[in-house]
Amino acid sequence: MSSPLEQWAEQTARLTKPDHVVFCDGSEQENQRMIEEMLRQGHTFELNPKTYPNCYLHRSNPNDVARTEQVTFICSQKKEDAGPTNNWMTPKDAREKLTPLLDGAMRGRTMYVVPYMMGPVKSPISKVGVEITDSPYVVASMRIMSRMGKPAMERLGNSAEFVPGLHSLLDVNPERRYIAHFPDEKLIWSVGSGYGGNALLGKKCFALRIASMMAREQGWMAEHMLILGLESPEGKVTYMAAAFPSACGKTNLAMMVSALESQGYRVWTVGDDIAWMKIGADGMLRAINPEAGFFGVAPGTGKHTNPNVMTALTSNTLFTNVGLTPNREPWWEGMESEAPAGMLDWRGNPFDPAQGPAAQPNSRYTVPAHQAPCISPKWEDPEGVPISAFIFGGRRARLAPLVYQSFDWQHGVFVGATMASETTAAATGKVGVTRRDPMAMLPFCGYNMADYFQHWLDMGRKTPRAPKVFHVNWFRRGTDGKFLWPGYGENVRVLKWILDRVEGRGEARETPIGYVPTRSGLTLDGLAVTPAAVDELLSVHRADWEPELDDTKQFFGKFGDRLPKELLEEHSKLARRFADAGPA
Ligand code: OXD
Ligand code: MN
Repeated sequence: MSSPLEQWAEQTARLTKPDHVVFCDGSEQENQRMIEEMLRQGHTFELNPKTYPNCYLHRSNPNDVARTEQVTFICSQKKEDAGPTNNWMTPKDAREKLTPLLDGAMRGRTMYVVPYMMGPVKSPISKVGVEITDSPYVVASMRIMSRMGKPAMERLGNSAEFVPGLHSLLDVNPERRYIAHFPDEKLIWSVGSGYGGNALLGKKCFALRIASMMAREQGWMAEHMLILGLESPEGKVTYMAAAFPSACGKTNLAMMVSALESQGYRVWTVGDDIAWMKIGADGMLRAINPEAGFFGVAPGTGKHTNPNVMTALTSNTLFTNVGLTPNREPWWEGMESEAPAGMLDWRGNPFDPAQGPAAQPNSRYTVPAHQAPCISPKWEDPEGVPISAFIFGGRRARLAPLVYQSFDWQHGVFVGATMASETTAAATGKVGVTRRDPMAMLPFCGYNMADYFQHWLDMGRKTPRAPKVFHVNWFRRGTDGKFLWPGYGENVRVLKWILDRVEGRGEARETPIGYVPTRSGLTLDGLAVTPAAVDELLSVHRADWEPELDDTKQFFGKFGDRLPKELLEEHSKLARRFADAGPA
């Protein structure tokens, strides 16, 4: 009798008709074969073995450089179960559309069967997935991003407890690109793209969309959150998980070099993108990072913005769509070195700044997490780390103060549900277009977001020692349009206030939106920010919040009757607190 995995692999091979089938074990020898195949295919190049040992540059099809939300589907039986924020197809329609595309799709290719584990090997929170793919780049990337091969097979045995994900590049044609998630079967089908978020199925597809469905059914949480530990001068580490929409510096925050290191405050990285959390025996939410690597955006990453990752990615790293120097080293904008003469851009053409950047703006590095000097000694703790604070954030030019704390859990859920970021218009100093992105899960929640909000409310009730909830905004601008806060390593000052609040200290004043630090509540010594700028960073203007109240009301309206009444209640309470506070 063959195992459920073998049966699924056989059935998939009958459909996709590969020339060869390889069951991957995750070994070094196998990885070398994968790299040889990538080099042979001609889109992957070895980097300088002296300065970047075991590093490679992969160039993707220029039509395939980012996640494609418009062709990402939740295939539930009923449209209402996918909700107003997801694209929807019936499972039957999805199968009818994708089966003919997959029929014979792997002819002339090798079908790789990739068992992988999301989460530390011995953790009860971890789960097994199996990805079938025809891309050796995907196999090599999955080996960095997950615990691939042997540990997964040992956990799986002959059981059917794995999330299957079928991936084929097809002909990398945007017209035939679909990322489909089947909630009933906890199954993923992804075709037509080799890009990380679409093709490394353990990440966004499983660890967020499918896992969010499982988490709701089983009473835990799968969130788009970094996890960090803040060490205090006494050596105690307090763990925090934070959700930010894309392009808000999540990886940099997770890996920050603390500006208060001389005072004994240090940041340890547990994860930079995803948190799976279960209620522990101690009544706290215990979080694991389901991933084993960082899949970070290269441009803007440099010695000042993220020195830890810069140290990590000089070996065993797979770069995608960055520039290539004549010395065969990777290069991107924001690396804080001069663009060397004679460079090739991400497409492999001689670099000409007039034709665009050297590195594609969404170019990436894929690096093993353990290579980061800041990796937490607890990052693979099977129990997970206990989370004391949730931090939500967005890019707001005016509205949100540097940091505030919600009044309680329910208010915290409202703060997360109304999270938003302004589009790049904000970069010009104007208030940009606001995109609502609740809990930074808008593209990743695998079911109706109204039910997701309800799940959050329920988790707060069920968790005896639920995290305190905060909101931060590193991106507030002064009347001159310039950023008021220096960000990066200085953000530790905000984390320190959060830690103080968690421990029942931390000076704050009560405002209509929550508790905001007083100027003296923040540790600002040695920081070149004027008292007036700090006051502006900590101010709450009613005139800014009135349109925000209208906008959030409108956003909530999308969910109709399914929206938990608690969120409308919080909305009215916020409006009432502003009214009671009088003109400001
Ligand atoms: C990511 C994303 O790549 O959120 O992590 O888009
Ligand atoms: Mn992400």
